[in-house]
Amino acid sequence: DDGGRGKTGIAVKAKPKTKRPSLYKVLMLNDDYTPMEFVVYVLQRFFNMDHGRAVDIMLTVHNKGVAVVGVYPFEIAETKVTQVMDCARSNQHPLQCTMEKE
Ligand code: TYC
Repeated sequence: DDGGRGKTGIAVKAKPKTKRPSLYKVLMLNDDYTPMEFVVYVLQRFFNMDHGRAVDIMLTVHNKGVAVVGVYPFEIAETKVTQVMDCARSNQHPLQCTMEKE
């Protein structure tokens, strides 16, 4: 071991490579059956949106078919998707929520 001096004999500090965690987009998908008010409720409850923003995003999904509702590290994104899917299922709505790497 050369103690970080390499071939030159000059001391250099080792630079530990740190990786930022990858971020994941959480997407909400449109369907023909889930009531608008339910989607607004879900966006407020799980994505901490105020009512106005939740209505806005819900309408974007309704009109465009899909929208990003949040961006999180993997585990948090996964938890959000599970929470939304469990809540939709409990209420017998076909609402779909997925995630993809940013
Ligand atoms: N398209 C639904 C309706 O007309 C409303 C809706 C909006 C459903 C957003 C899902 O992610 C969604 N009742």
